[in-house]
Amino acid sequence: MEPNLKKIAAEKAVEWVEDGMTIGLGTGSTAYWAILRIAERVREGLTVRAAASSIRSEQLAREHGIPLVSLDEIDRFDLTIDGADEADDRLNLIKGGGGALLREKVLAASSDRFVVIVDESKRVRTLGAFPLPVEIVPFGSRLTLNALKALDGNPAVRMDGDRPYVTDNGNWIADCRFGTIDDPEQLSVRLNRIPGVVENGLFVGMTSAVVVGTAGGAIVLE
Ligand code: ABF
Repeated sequence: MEPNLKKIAAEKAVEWVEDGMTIGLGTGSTAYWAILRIAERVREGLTVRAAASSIRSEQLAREHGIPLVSLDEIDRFDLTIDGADEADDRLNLIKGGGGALLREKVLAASSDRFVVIVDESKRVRTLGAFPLPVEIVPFGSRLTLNALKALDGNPAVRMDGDRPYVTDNGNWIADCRFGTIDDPEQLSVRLNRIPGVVENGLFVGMTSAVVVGTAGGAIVLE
């Protein structure tokens, strides 16, 4: 049977969870395995408190008995574990394929350690093959999309059936195809200068470690 590379990466990262920690829970099918492993350790006696980066991760954590607290009670996370759509050799990321990039970036930015868990398919030399998710406010979206076009972003509003996908924050996602992104920091700054842009899926200089699940075990990149 094929090894579950996402589970291998997730369970390695969860080894770094210690008693008394405040943990940020990510979103996606890789973060799913981290949430399940944390819940298993909680059942074995681990004492942690956690907050999630999406409603669906919050529901999963609650169903499996991880003690959850409101973000209003948290000043810092000791450790946040989350997935990614792409990770380059400098540990810069594209995230947001799951539509949760804004909440994910809020948690990552307030974490002493931000650990990203991926299978090998997410590792790239340069970011950009995966369309860059950009969260935009619905108000004036045509104007915001024009501004993204002016940056050669080729934006497409992510759809949920015949209506725009709506994020947990009531916003829309514009999936942008910039091609190879040679300077993710500069692009991130340019994107966030657009008034209708709330946040973008480039995570630059935020990652403490990337754990890659491989058939031979977990590889830690720092
Ligand atoms: C989430 O993890 C998103 O930022 C990203 O799109 C997703 C990757 O999903 P998966 O782990 O299912 O490949 O944090």
